[in-house]
Amino acid sequence: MEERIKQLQQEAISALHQADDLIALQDVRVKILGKKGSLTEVMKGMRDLSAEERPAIGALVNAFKDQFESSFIARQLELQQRDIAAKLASEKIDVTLPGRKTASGSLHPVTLVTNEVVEIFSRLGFAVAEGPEIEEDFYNFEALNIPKDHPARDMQDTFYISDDRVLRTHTSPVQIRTMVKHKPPIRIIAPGTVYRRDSDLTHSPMFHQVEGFLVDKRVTFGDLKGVLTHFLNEFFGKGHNVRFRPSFFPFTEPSAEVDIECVICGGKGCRVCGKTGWLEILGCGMIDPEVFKSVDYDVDKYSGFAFGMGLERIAMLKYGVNDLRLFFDNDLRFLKQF
Ligand code: 2NL
Repeated sequence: MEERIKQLQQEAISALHQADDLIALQDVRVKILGKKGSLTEVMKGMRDLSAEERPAIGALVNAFKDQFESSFIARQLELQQRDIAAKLASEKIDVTLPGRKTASGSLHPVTLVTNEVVEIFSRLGFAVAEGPEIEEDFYNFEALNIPKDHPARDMQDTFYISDDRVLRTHTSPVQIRTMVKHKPPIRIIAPGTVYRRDSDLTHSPMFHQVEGFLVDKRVTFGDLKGVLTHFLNEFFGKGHNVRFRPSFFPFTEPSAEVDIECVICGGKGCRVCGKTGWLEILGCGMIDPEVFKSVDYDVDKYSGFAFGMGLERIAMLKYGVNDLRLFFDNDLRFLKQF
């Protein structure tokens, strides 16, 4: 009996050490101390012992039980700590590793010049206005003193949606809408997408324009010259001569075209300025009284000036881009440079 207990004890302790996870360890406990466990069997067998044998064997069994319990708890702790250590190691984050960079895009050159034009005029007190790209005949043509038989209305220039709806050919209708809604004084800048039936090396059917206008009492051509000269100095940098040439638009009288001394060659003459030394930048003029009449403004009380320019054109001059189509190809090798 004594031998058998000692052997069981050795087997039980070594089984505890061999158990490699908490479930296996629990199994060992059941095999030893469970209802049909080996130690339970031994204790049942003690009934058959004589009174002399019982105390010695009883002490042996108790010692077995005590050792098993404390060995069990020790092994359980060991396995638990091993599991926690493994979990900590696998979830470790190295906070000193460099982060992953997010790829960031850049703004389109036409957006960049639009923003810059808007900023320059904002500093002069102009507010930004926007309007629909599908426009009514009245706002796009009629109110701007462009009568039904005017060449600018020709099917070759305008995309018609229906008899009296067009894709706007300029952003002037935004300004007409503003005048219909608000009384002077008004200072507005209207950037936006416009459409014309024109497509070749230097024309795109969809392009961008910014127009501006100012209406108040006693506005003069001198105000127009001052504001536009200031704008050109801000946009292209100071030191380029500016000139105003007489011109014609149906919606302004008098009208002018504004040239700046070539920003590429400084006026000597090059391919960009066609050897003239001058670049045509914008059109402008004093708002025609006919336009004021169509928005119910008192022509004896108010006067104003207006101007318009192509944004692709000034982007080409500012960034030295020699082909209009680059703006619409969406080639990342081009766009990444801005
Ligand atoms: C150009 C010339 C111009 C205007 C636009 C305008 C608008 C109203 C009344 C009168 Cl509501 N005029 N706009 C005036 C003169 C010239 O644009 O070369 N654009 C690209």
